[in-house]
Amino acid sequence: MHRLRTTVVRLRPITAPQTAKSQSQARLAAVGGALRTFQPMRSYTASVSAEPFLNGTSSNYVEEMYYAWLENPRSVHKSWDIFFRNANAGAPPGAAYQSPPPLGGVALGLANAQAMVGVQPNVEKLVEDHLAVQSLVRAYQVRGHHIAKLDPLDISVVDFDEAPVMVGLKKVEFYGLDESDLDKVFRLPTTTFIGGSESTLPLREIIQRLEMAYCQSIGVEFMFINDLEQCQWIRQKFERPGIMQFTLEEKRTLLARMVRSTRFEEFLQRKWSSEKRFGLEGCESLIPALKTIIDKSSMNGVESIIMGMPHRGRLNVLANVIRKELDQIFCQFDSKLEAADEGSGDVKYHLGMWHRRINRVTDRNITLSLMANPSHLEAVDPVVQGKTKAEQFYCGDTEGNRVMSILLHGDAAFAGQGVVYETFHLSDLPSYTTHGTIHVVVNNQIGFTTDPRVARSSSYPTDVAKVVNAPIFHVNADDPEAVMYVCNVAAEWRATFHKDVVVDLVCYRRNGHNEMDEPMFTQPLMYKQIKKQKGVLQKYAEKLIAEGAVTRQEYEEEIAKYDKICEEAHARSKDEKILHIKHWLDSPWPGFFNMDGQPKSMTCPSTGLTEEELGHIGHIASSVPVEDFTIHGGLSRILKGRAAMVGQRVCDWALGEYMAFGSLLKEGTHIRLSGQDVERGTFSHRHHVLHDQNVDKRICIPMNHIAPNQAPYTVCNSSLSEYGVLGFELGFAMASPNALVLWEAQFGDFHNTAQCIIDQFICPGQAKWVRQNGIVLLLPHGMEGMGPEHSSARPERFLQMCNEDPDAYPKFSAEEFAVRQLYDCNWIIVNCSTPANYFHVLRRQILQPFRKPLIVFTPKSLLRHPDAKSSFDDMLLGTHFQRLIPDSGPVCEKPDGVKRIVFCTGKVYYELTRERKNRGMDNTVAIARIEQLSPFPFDQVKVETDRYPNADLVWCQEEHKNQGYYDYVKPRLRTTVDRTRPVWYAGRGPAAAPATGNKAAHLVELQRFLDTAFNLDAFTGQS
Ligand SMILES: Cc1ncc(C[n+]2csc(CCOP(=O)(O)OP(=O)(O)O)c2C)c(N)n1
Ligand SMILES: [Mg+2]
Repeated sequence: MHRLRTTVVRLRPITAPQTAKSQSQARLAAVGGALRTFQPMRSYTASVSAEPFLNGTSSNYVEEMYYAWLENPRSVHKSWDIFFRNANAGAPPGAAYQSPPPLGGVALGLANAQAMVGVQPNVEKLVEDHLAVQSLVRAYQVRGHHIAKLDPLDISVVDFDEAPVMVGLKKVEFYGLDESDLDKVFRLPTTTFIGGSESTLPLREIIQRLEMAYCQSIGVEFMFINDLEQCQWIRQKFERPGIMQFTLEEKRTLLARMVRSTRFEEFLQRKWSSEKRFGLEGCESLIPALKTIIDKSSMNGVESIIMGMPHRGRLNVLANVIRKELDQIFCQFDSKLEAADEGSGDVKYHLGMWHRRINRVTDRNITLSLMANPSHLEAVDPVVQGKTKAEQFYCGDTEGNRVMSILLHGDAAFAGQGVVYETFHLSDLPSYTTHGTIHVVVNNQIGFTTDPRVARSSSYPTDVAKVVNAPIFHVNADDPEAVMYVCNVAAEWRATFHKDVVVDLVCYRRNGHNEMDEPMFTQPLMYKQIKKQKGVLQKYAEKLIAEGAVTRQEYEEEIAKYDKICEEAHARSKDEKILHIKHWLDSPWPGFFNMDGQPKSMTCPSTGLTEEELGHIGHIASSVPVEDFTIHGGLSRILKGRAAMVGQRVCDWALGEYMAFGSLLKEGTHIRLSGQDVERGTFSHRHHVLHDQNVDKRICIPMNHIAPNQAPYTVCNSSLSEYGVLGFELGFAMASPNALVLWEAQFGDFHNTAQCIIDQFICPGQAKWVRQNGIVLLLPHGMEGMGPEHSSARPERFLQMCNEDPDAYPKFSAEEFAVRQLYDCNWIIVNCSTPANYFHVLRRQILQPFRKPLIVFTPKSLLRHPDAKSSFDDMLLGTHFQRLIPDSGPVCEKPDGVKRIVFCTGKVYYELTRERKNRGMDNTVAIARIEQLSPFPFDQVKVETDRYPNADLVWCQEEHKNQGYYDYVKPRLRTTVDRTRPVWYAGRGPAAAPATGNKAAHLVELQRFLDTAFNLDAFTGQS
């Protein structure tokens, strides 16, 4: 009621025609996005809220009428015209309304005119009827998709029974209308475009047009979007009469694409009937769908598209969308061909691809890449996004106008996999957005053998997209023209709003999950229906032939032409002698390797810096390089502390990292550090982003003030996701070898929610897809009495997945030993005990001539440990990363007198040295730190074991015995000494949890294993 009063009270007392223009501008602005606002120029003298027909629910309608009247008094019914004129003239309550003269004209019969006009009480009915029509329009917009003909099988797996949709000619009573109203003319609200150029339509026509817009082969879900402009945009695209019309040329192209898509699968089926290929049969319109999106996006200026997709139809997409040579695809079916490349390779329906070509429709260059992916459904989603972001970043495409991503999904996986949600949540974050992704769901209404009703709780598999207000276009995949239409709209949406959008291709799966599977075991009725189903190509061809768009002969020629192409490629594929996985690269790095794809050298220069460079970066790290910027007092103290360290030529952990980052940036390497709270650092040690204490959101990143021509530094706090964000950073790192991309876990313990990215991409990526990647994982690790979930980054798991043979001493020359080991390994694992070594390993990651993932177990308490500091001397030119740090204390003087060498890694070193000192054993026990665990520094360990011939060998770790490094290190130590000496263990006993939750127990355990480590008789008598 309040709103109505306000509306009416604010009606302006001026004559309509004079103000129509200005009002219509105001109205357009309102429709254009902002809130609808009324600007009262003068209030009514008379209260019109007392009008009998005005009530709360009619306020919308009155507004509509009022605006329309202001624009054009003739556009509203005469009764409204008189009412508004009288109201404007200040008529008292109840007097503004006057019974209007009957309407003339041919369009309306007398009966109708009377029905609309009537006497005063009928005006109330008139308002209500108009409101009813508005509700009806809205019902179609909100829920028309429930009754759209989306399912080609018509078995309707989406169950809306509990909420029937009240629309249609027969249900007007629900809105207080009756059959006699069907031929009455109603003014259309501004929230619909079904009228085209008409502003009024008979109800019957309104319903028919809404049925056409919302209840045919396309179901549009968009009314949850809380942006008026976006909703209006979508309404226009689907409601305007005559929108779904295609030229002859477009129809013929569509048919040709359907021919390719269909005949490709048929060809594979004929030639390799017993091979799994996860064919597209039942969703052949996926191919024209993707091609339409690509054509339209290319037209809108996109030059590069990065795609991720699961198994279903992948070979077809490679052949007919990416345009991989058919013979190369066909040879993948020949199991006898040997692979030419190193690595174990992957099955054919996982391989990636990169291809630049001219888009025939737009005549513009376009690069398409399909990312290689594992079986793990949806895991590739964030990786695609990261790679897309990187490509946008490197070409300065800040709005995503040139580079974009397309993600394909299966219905079951899209609904079921949590990483989909994590990826959606990256879509609008400043450092992660790719400015809109087009999602295409192959919704065959089944996941392997499982029906949707037991596979998801949401009505549609696409509901997850609603979290980011992405519009969802459901479409019957057996209607190729409707598919093409929604794909065009999806591409336009992305180009207009730079936001995600979903195309849900409702289809079926003609065969079992793969070609070998029997679907009748589990879905007998569905498959009976499927067997009756005519193929979509046949249906579409018949439609076009009937329309006269093509002749049967032309259609058959098109088929024969493509079959011939396949046959010829098949013949060529038989000449192939060898398989080249490298021809299936999704992310080539031009210029990084030599012509044979090998590193340009096999050496790594010194990773040290000059004294001046260290001093300069140290200065930046301890200052605020912008004017009038007030930092927090506590931070000032931290920066002063840094300045003092620089004065003393020493670094702590944070400063060591600063030196590495700052120098690489200066040398032109882009650095991106991402993860939860990385800007400050979980342990409040880093402070790479300074916040002005007086100006909201004003920040300063000193790392971007190192040198005038430096590369940019990106440091970004991420969403609270590991799977999604690590996948994203991995994708970012794929785009270029000339960037240091780091992901930091809040605590290393949490990395396991991203296990799939580690297990399926980072660890075996190069072996499967001949693709190197230099991503760095920073995993805070260490037993500090913080309980079972804040202690362990699970080093045992990373170490277990190293490809090195523990029982074979590598046969490399001394000079090449380190680099060859690095080149052969699948990833590098380090646990640095000094800031200088951390500094070197980060720089080596870029200065070495190839790329390997680097896993760094990083410290917590060592960040502030007074002994865990490094001198500038250890970081000067000529210095290197130390794979092993030998004992440089008193033991060196009389190595023969040393009774024990304790090998260890990481923080426990400081506990060991303290204990040794306390026990006065500096001459008898040597402590060696293995800083690079993998590849294992066999050569340097051998130097140590040879140096102390009378010492027994102990591996000491703070982790539990079944965890940490023991199982990994022990066989390697034994191999190093040729099994001549046993390797003893000092550490915590085996346990199920990584750490105790009890601080006192933690300390007792610590003391117990330190006792063992320094008890020279601890292992006497054992074998
Ligand atoms: C993360 C993950 N879990 C389970 C599987 C095993 N699997 C392979 S395909 C499939 C069904 C997928 O259904 P859907 O996403 O609808 O795709 P469709 O095969 O129907 O195209 C399952 C469960 C997998 N590949 N990945
Ligand atoms: Mg499915």
